[in-house]
Amino acid sequence: MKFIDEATIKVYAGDGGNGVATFRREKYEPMGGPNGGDGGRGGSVIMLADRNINTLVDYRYTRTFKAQRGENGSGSDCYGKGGDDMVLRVPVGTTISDKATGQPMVDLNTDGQQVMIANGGKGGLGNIHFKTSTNRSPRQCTKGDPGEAFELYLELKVLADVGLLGMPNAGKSTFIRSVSAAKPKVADYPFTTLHPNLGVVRVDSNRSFVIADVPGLIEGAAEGAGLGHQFLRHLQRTSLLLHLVDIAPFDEAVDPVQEAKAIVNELKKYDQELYDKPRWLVLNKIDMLPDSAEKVAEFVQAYGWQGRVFAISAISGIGCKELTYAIMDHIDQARVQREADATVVQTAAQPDQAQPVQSQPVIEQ
Ligand SMILES: Nc1nc2c(ncn2[C@@H]2O[C@H](COP(=O)(O)OP(=O)(O)OP(=O)(O)O)[C@@H](O)[C@H]2O)c(=O)[nH]1
Ligand SMILES: [Mg+2]
Repeated sequence: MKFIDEATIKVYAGDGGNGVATFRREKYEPMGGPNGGDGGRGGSVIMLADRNINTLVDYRYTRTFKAQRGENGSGSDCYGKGGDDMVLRVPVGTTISDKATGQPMVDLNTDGQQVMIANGGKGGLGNIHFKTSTNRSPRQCTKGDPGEAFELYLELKVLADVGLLGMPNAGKSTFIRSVSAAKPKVADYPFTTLHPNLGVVRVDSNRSFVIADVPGLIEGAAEGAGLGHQFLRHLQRTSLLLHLVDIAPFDEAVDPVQEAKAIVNELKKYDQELYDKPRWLVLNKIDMLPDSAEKVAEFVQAYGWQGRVFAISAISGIGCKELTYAIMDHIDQARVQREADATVVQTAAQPDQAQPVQSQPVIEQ
């Protein structure tokens, strides 16, 4: 199935049904009072995150969604039936924003999470509501309110703990195949991977993380070279980036240091926040180098890299286990940190219930 990660759709909630003005007319009661019922409520549009859906492809072709209108009221005090809600299922990880203002509306990041995005209009009032002591036969009734309508921008950002960044052919898909059960296509030509693939890496029975393999990035991606850089959105939710570099390029004219720098530059152009995320250098294909330790040291020196560095062979598995354990530790720490941050936010939001100073969590900057 085609992988689509953005779509623009129009949603219309149903209008409320109209109230009516009718009067009771029966055999011995020719002048009965008002009995016009209210209109029914219009159906609303609801967005629901469903883990069985992986792409926004359904919203590429059908772009307009209308919930049902409420029925009009009728005589004999009959209220109109409410319109059915329309439920739109989207993949978990979809963010929704108002296309007109660019304002984010909701981030559906858990399975089963749902939100009413456009509210159905209220039904109009029938003439029974307008009866007073001085006006016993009101002819007023009101129309139903219009339902809300929005043009929405849907963007899918996959949920993963770790993202892979690198040139085409760096070995990203080979790595994810070697450490997880995911089996993305691997081939010796660039841009084999055209859309993100997720793999679950299980380091022991109850510790695991999700890794995202994305297409290769090349210099000039911001200007549209290669597959462009829009797919980098799938790295935005991760807490760690692995920058995979082919340290033994087939073509001798290729300088891996220059290429690595170019990619990081593209990352920065796409999103400063992504650039600031923790990033580790992973030098791949060391099986091709008899003097790999030396080459790795040379690379790190020439690149001027200060952070963590790993040397692996994705194809033979050398160094992969150590790398996955290090990632797991990092992710565990990141989770603890997130929980601590959440506690601080909560404490700050409730100044009246401030905790004694010594029991507040310590946050490292
Ligand atoms: N010798 C060797 N070859 C590798 C290694 N890892 C990947 N390769 C080869 O490199 C080529 C590209 O691998 P992929 O995993 O498809 O690379 P990719 O980064 O996913 O590439 P794109 O999807 O095009 O961005 C394939 O021919 C792999 O067999 C490795 O550790 N050693
Ligand atoms: Mg690939």
